[in-house]
Amino acid sequence: MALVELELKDQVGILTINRPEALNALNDQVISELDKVLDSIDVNTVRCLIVTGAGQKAFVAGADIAQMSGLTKAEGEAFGKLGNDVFRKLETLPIPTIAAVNGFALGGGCELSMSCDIRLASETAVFGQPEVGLGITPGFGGTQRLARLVGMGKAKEMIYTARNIKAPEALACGLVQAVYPAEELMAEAEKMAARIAGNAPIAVRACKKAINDGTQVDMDKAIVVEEKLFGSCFETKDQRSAMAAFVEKRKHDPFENC
Ligand code: DAK
Repeated sequence: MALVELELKDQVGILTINRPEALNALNDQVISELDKVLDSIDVNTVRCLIVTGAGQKAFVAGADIAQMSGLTKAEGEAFGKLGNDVFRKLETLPIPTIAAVNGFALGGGCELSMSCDIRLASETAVFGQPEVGLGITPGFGGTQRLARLVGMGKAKEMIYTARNIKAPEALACGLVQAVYPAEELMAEAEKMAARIAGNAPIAVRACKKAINDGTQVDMDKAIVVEEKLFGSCFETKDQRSAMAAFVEKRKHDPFENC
């Protein structure tokens, strides 16, 4: 049985971390499979990816504590690099990604959700970075991504205290974009993914790149990043046909990704 599964529904991919007996905890096998599954995604046909966890209880309850407990310093660094490389691959995947957080998202699980573009949560979701209670720092980008998403004060409060927060607080601090009853979460995630998939794929991908790359540099450089990506859209058939449809006051044809 695969520990990471990928299902395709029309132009939407659904990636499931499938280790429910351990609340989908990330051991090295899960992380390696995640790496391979991400590599297997054809970003020219899949237009949006949903990431979720198997079972009713957890998105991902963190890195595998049993496996981590005996690591040496060198092994700890290697494990951190393995996770960081894969999470960065997810973060920079050219297509939009949505984390459908269906339960515990702790430690590496919270970090996995933060490597996605958008987070939707069930009412049962719980977020946190409990690492300092285990004698370690967050190791898969938590100190960096949480501060960028919720601000430095809130991130430091959560990380220093190791306090878990429930879905309403995650919504209030901007960690998640919406909260739904558990039984509605996947349908809502799929609805959002389908809506994204219906937009011009090259433009959507350019928006992701512009936001991700532009926010890493100062504003003078950032607007140049945007200008170049904006310009590149004018080489596409989708831009020409959508604008022609607007001018001719008719509905545009489905986008062709070219
Ligand atoms: N690792 C391994 N197994 C886990 C796990 C985890 N993170 N979380 C849960 N499990 C397993 C439990 O051991 C249990 O297994 P069995 O005893 O049935 O064999 C099963 O999942 C069900 O869990 P519980 O029986 O505990 O379920 P409860 O409903 O009672 O509690 C819980 C749910 C989520 C509150 C609890 O399981 C819990 O506190 N889990 C640990 C949460 C946690 O602390 N997560 C953060 C892990 S630390 C780094 C790289 C990475 C990281 C850091 C540094 N570098 C190399 C620098 C990342 C660190 C983390 O993610």
